[in-house]
Amino acid sequence: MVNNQILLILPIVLALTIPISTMEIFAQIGSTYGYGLDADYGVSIVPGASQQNNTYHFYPPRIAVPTDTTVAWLNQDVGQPHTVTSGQPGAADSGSVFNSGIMPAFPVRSFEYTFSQSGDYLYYCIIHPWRVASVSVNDAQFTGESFDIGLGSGATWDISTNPRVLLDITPKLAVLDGVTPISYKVTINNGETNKTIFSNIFTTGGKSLPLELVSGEGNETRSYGPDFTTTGAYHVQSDFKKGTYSISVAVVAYNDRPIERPVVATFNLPTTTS
Ligand SMILES: [Cu+2]
Repeated sequence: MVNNQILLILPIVLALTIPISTMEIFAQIGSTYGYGLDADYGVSIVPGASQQNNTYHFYPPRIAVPTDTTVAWLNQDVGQPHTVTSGQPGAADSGSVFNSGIMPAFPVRSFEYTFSQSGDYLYYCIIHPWRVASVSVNDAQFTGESFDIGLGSGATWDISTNPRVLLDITPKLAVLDGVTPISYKVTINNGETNKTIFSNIFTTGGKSLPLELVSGEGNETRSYGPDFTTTGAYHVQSDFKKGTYSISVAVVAYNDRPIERPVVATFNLPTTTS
């Protein structure tokens, strides 16, 4: 009885969510489904993906992540089976890197893959092969005394090629046990004007902080996430431009106790538009 009600309600929730913006659906993967996944990043197989005229099959269609990122694809297209298959339709090596097989038509089935090798990975759905999506994997890293930061952007962020890039912020001085809450303060300054465009505190459950920079229209910088209720990437959307951004990170609380003198690491991320 309860299950039937959920199945009836889900399409209505999705239908109400779509017009707000695709971004909102993505941000609400967790809150809509209360779905706990142990991945770093969520890609949605969007409602309507089975239809050829749908703008997206996978959203976001192109991401750039550091090596060792685990991506989870969620089938949010209620009632439709899909696949997540590496390569291009018809290519001989199609499916040789990863292949989910048929993801059943029930709401929210997921497939995960960890990208341990740098490179550009195309993928598609065998059932609906008209939208090829991609994951760019980069092994560039900022290495400091207190933090290692994986740069999905590479050393320079080309905003035109990759409008969204994932950073993975790993503290060296805190124990990552997968449980104990760690709060990170992230501040982004525009290197040209020296103005702070963003400052916020993000908390993970004993994990590094996957934080995606999203180049978007509009003057207001905003953040959203995480992708899976309590785990997964957070996102910062801003009108990022060609120049340099200075990014400062610090662990400001551990196990919900504030750290008195947090160690701050700062690095520059140059940006370009091709
Ligand atoms: Cu499909």
